[in-house]
Amino acid sequence: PCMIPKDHPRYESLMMRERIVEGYKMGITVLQGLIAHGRGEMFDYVLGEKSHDFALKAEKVAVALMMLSKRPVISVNGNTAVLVPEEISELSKLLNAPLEVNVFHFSKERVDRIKKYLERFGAEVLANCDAELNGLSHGRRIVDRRGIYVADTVLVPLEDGDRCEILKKHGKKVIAIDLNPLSRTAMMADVTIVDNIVRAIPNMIKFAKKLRDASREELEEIVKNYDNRKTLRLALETIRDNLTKIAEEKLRDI
Ligand code: PTJ
Repeated sequence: PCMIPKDHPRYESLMMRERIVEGYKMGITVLQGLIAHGRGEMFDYVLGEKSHDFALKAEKVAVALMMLSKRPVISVNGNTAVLVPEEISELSKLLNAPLEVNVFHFSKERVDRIKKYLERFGAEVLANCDAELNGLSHGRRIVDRRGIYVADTVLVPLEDGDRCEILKKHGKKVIAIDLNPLSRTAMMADVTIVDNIVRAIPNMIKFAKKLRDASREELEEIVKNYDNRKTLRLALETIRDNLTKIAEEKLRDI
């Protein structure tokens, strides 16, 4: 139903909006997800809408960490489900990490809708809602006994803040995908991928394929000495430098 011409200079970005809007009509994304997407768009814009070296590095470390983990799980919310359903299912299979539907705005009906939607792409999707994480009062406390509840590493795209802290308190390693390097989640995660999820997941698929036959030692070497604070600093410096460049160069030409 979307009438965006392919040659539109903002085609990719507008198509993402369409997906989120369609997701809302299907009862998968929530209205708040539209607002969250807008914030993400803004950070992507000032980052130059590309996967920078600091993001690629974090993506590689994230994949190695998932491969080293005993029970890795990929958490999926409404926005993630409509933006990258196929890709996240492929990554799930490559990493042997089940998907688990875990949403901030909880209803059992919505969780089941997201599960059904994702299952069309062939991954294992946990959504039993039969366990609770202590310390959280909102919907995200409700988890699956076989998934996040017992996971040692959780990949949490487009996170909302305090859950990261609780997951860490429960002794889990947290990998976040968040375009906002200033968010609480970004600051608190063990590995923060400051990249758009539509680029991050395909990049992670590539790394997962490359590292498929890597030894434990090789994987440990990738994870060792990773410094998340450095990633966040580079992301902020990249935004600063981009804005300086735009102020100096682009404005001269208009
Ligand atoms: O589906 P639910 O019920 O779990 O609700 C999902 C939302 C996204 C509404 C909920 O998790 C939420 O309120 O999130 P926040 O606090 O708005 O945080 C979302 C973060 O994701 C923000 O920091 C955005 O910058 C970032 N973000 C948005 N779109 C993208 C993104 N990061 C990467 N890629 C994106 N496409």
